[in-house]
Amino acid sequence: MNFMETQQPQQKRALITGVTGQDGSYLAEFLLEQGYKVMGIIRRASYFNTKRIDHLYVNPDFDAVYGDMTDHTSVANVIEKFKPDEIYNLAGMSQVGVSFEVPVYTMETNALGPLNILEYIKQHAPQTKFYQASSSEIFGATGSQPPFNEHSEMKPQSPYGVSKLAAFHLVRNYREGYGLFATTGILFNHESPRRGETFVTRKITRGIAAILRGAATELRLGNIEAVRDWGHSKDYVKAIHSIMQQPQAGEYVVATGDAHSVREALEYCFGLVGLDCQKYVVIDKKYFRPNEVPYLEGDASKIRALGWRPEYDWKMTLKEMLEHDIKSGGEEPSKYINFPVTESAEKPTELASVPTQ
Ligand code: NAP
Ligand code: G4F
Repeated sequence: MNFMETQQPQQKRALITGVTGQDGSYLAEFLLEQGYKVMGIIRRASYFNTKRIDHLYVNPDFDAVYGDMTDHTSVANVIEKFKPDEIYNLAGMSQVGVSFEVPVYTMETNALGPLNILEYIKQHAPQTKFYQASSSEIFGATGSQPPFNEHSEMKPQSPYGVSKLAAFHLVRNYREGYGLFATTGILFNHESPRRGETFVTRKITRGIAAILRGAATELRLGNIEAVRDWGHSKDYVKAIHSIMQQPQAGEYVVATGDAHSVREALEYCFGLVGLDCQKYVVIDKKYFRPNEVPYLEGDASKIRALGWRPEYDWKMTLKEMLEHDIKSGGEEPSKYINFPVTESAEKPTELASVPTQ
């Protein structure tokens, strides 16, 4: 924490947990552009896990220190020393499928982690604003009719969803019980070229890039009938910041309101490079989950009323990711993506239907 001496009067200070992740890295960039001092918490790994934020270290307003959401003292120490005006809690065990295999760790990181920050704020820094990264997974297999909003029924289907719903209620409790500015964004799926490589959109775009350069012959996936409301992380971090600047803390759905199946995403992406997904996609039971959330579509009317609008739609997002992954493999995207999907030389055919669980 060597930049504290250079702080300008009135300069806001933001602490981001999960700064090495997709959203953390874009949020850090956005807050630095807004003139903030930004401190990130990174966790120790046996490999370099800072590739999404390495470019930020040249900025004297950015720094990061080690900590872990399961080591509460480490997080409290950072808050005590840095004294943030705003804490963005983005750290999370974010893979829904993996949460079935590490349920206790998921609860410790995603529910007890934010609880400990809230307790610290309550006892030592009640003026500090707190943002919690919640998820559309809290709706789960809800009985409410889509699109889902802040008042829809919540019936999570995974340890991940349960952990995020526990945190959602804890944030509400601390807001209502202790008057803290503790606020929650209920974000639907959002992607980008920085998306983790095991999430389905990134698996698709990386898989296609590998097929194009001859490094793979197939793409193995699970339930391609699932429907998601995909936005872009760059748009969503702006929503996160806006939620934090409201006069009152609360709960806000962030979504595009446009939902599509994994099958449609596949057909669009393969179509972009003139390939027939039917020839490459293999349905593998290994990627099915014990419980699935079949349909997620959000109603973001509340945050739209505050002026937020997404700039990307699902096709723009997927195309940007595909171009990025082709380029990362050392190839020129325009060599492959040279026509709109509807003019594809090899028109995609329908994939065989997949058994539901
Ligand atoms: P991500 O790319 O997986 O990033 C998660 C971040 O949390 C990474 O920096 C990760 O560190 C860190 N982390 C994980 N466990 C930790 C621990 N025990 N202690 C400290 N840090 C830890 O996820 P994202 O897409 O940016 O999402 C950000 C947050 O929003 C997550 O909480 C996620 O659950 C939630 N969310 C995401 C979406 C979405 O569609 N992207 C939608 C709704 C909610 P490493 O880099 O070392 O792994
Ligand atoms: O890309 P996914 O793994 O994202 P999922 O489960 O919707 O969760 C993401 O969005 C949540 C917000 O709704 C976040 F809270 C969470 O942190 C994460 O960012 O899977 C999307 C869909 C699922 O229905 C899954 O079963 O794609 C299906 N799918 C089919 N084949 C697959 C695969 N998912 C993955 N990861 N890998 C597959 O091979």
